[in-house]
Amino acid sequence: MSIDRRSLLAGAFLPLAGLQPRLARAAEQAAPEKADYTLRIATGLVELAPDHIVSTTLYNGQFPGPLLRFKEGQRAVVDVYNDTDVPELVHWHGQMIPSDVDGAAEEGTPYVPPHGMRRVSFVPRPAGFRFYHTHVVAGGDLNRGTYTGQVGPVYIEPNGEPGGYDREVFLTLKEFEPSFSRGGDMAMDFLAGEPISDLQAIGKKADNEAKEKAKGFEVGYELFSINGRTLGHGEPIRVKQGERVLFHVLNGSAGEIRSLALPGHTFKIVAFDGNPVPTPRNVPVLWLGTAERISAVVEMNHPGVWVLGDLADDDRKRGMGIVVEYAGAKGKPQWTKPKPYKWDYTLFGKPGATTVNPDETMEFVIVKHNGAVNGFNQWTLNGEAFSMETMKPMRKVHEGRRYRLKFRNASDDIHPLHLHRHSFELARVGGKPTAGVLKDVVMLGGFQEIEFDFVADNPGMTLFHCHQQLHMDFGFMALFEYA
Ligand SMILES: [Cu+2]
Repeated sequence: MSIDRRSLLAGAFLPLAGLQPRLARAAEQAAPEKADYTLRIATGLVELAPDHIVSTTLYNGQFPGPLLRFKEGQRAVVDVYNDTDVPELVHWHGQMIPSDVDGAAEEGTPYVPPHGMRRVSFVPRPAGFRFYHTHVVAGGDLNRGTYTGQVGPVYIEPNGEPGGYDREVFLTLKEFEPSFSRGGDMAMDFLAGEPISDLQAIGKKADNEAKEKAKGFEVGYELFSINGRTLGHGEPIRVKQGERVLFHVLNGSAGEIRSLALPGHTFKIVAFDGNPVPTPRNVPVLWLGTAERISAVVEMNHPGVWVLGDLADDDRKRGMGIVVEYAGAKGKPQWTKPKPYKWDYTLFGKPGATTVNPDETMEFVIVKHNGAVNGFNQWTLNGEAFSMETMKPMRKVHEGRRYRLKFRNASDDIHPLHLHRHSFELARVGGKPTAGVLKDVVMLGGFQEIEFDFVADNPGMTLFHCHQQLHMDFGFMALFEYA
């Protein structure tokens, strides 16, 4: 079904009453003719391997969704068609765009109605590696939200392209065939920093108060993939000796933490979440929380056929890897496990620098309530679980002010914290002060604290949440409202 601009303006196909002015405004901003890109949301098949074909919701019938390239500051128009029976939302993760196109219902973005369409128009910014994904609540439905295949990479080209590499390769890491389980086997001990005893005490108290002492559901997966193929079933990355390959790696998971290593090679990290780091460094392993991105250059100086894969043996054997093959090299792809490596964001900051003093600090204590909602864990920030019914903003912010958010994690889980429509600057991680690292998602370790700053420079409703779908759907969200 297609609808033209006039019918949009006339208010046809409105998903919900009361959203007409916003929808009309989005349509007015759009060029009347052809969109730069069209995304079609529909059920389709992903051939992860010849004997592993999965059915899920996709963008344009493919996984990952098409790589969308935008030019920084040059208005773009995207037509989103929803061929499914349920309302959908496309979130433009990591971009500083208005609330009505950002793609979060909590911020007031209208849904793309079932079997309808919505044209969105925005000025892409900032430059760098971003992505797009669905932003609907999944709750207990593993056929919805980021459990599906609705993920795709975005690259916003800067005005001047930085050099230092010969070729770019985009990698989207993603799990398929989710199911509920009790207890997980996620890596927990790789983050720098030590647990804080008073946070452990708060966590223990909450465990003791839990109505149901058993821990709530977790989500596990059958199949793992890079760029929609299990290890050994896609085209290898073919390289030449001496080539410098810039990898843009996206963790497109609904809730998993991922790692990557390439035996005999190091990664020179040049950007986190698309933002250049002040101190690029060589590391043996990449760690990415849900929705995090890393851009890293690998100098191909160790000929052979290698597995670029996840450190978790089980996940790698179920597909989380891709073969890197040097020209002229033959044989079975080789894997060797790297030595343990502590992941420390502060190594990439400005040496010896601290952040500017904020105008205001907001502190939040994160608590897990075991099995509190129908067998699911509930999450609270300062005692409050976000309500999808009231969608009440938690705090007011004033334009132009610099806010420090301090999160204290009284749970053993790692949380990939995400702020919409703004970047933030890391101020303190794992007890270490830092400056200059700009991100939009950051992992907070179990029983640890983190501090980061954002400047309220993009008026409009702004959503904060844990990027673990299971956590955000069960309370771990907050809205910031501009005064
Ligand atoms: Cu979380």
